[in-house]
Amino acid sequence: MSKSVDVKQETAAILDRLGVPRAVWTGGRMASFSPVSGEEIANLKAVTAAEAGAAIEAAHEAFKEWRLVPAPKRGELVRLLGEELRAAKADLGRLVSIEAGKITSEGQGEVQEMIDICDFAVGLSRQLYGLTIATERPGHRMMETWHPLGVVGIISAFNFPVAVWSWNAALALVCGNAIVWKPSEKTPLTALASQAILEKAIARFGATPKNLSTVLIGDRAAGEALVDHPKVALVSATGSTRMGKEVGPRVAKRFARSILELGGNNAGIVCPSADLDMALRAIAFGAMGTAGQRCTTLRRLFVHDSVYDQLVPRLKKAYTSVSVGNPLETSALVGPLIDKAAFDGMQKALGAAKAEGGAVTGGERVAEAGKETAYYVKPAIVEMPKQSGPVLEETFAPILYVMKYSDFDKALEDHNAVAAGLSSSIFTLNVQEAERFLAVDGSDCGIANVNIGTSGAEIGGAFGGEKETGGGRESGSDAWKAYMRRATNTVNYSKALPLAQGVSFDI
Ligand code: UN1
Repeated sequence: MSKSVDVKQETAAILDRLGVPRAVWTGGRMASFSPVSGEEIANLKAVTAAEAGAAIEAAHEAFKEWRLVPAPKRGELVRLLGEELRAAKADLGRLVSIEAGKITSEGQGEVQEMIDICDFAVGLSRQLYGLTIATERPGHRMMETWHPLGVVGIISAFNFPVAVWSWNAALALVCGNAIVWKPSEKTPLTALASQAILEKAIARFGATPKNLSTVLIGDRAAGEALVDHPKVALVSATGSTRMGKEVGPRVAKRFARSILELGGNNAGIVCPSADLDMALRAIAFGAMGTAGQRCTTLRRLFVHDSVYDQLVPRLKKAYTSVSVGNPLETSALVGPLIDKAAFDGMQKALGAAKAEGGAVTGGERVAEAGKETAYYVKPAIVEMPKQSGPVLEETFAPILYVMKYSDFDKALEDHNAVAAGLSSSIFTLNVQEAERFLAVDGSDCGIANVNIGTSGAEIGGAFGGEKETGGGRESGSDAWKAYMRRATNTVNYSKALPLAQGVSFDI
């Protein structure tokens, strides 16, 4: 028998332990809820637009000092952040489970993702290098230097309430920038906790400028301040395509930069030679993990007709038997949806799928005793006659649309025939199919995998996607370049002044 957890009490205990002052999350007018129980767990005070503006100005002052600190020293701060996160992992991971509804291993895994990016960023702090480039002029040297950029605004979503911040924060800090974070209104507490953890690292580091990192708890006005303020040099926004369609043009209008990481409608192709046991596990995690609420969640599956009858019944069995339940009290694999709107959106999509001829397994609400305002559902698997209606859109819930294919080229065409382009997978042991999927005319996504699922990317690679996913790249590889400005420097150490392109201009 599992013991019953008092969510509110546990939230308070964790926030106390992590050093988040009670005054910040009690007595305000912005209510915050736990999807685990549906109950209100905090009341926060929202910043006004004027307060947000002042915070950005203060961050800009911090940037002016921080950019002068040598990058490897800045790395030391991020190293300390990694240490503090290791120490706080159990608490912060638990708070992620409370606030976002993740199962225990995924809550802990999210904090591990933060630790991993800190490690990456520490190494990076000694590798922010540019090229030296051959020049056509004698006695000259041409090189590039990467300089800090300014204030980096971070807008994050509820589903990865802390890891996405850390991808941006760790990189931005080693790159010499100040950060201002507007977390999702659905997950303010994990943001306050992360800030408190960073403040511990800042205190240990010592000579850090004030206001190097700020959290703006608030609604739309706080986000708009980041988007429109002339002193925010880069806005890194994660969320819906609808949000990105507003943010992108507004940031561009003032010629600032944006990194957009928006919706995904990720698909997998299961080929005749696929290892079906492996595919089954990858599909199950990709489609049902995090209750279908990852931007990388597997949402569409194309299965070759020669293996369809072997794979799909097993998948349906996995959907029927998967454990759904309270992530704080049970070892269920599927936790709650974030709120009622997510549940309603799921039911609407399932209705639309049925109208298109889809055969639905699962999707019904799972009652949790005494938790009427929590939304637990059985993940849904829908066999579709073809890719149409809701299959073409991202519904942020655990729905997997399965379609049969016979022609690989047609499957690839359908795979790419959606608006988003984040993540993709192929399951095959045939090198021609695998390579074709990764080739120029293969998957059009920012992430294309072979024999692993669409979700659960490591931090070492650049993360992001094409088309309506927004085109931004965060996390590993050379994503850091978006957080810095590049100067091309040409130095003349000769006694002459030859002009490039053979131009003469003798005065
Ligand atoms: C997101 O859902 O916004 O690849 C990020 C993954 C995670 C990150 C997901 N590492 O699923």
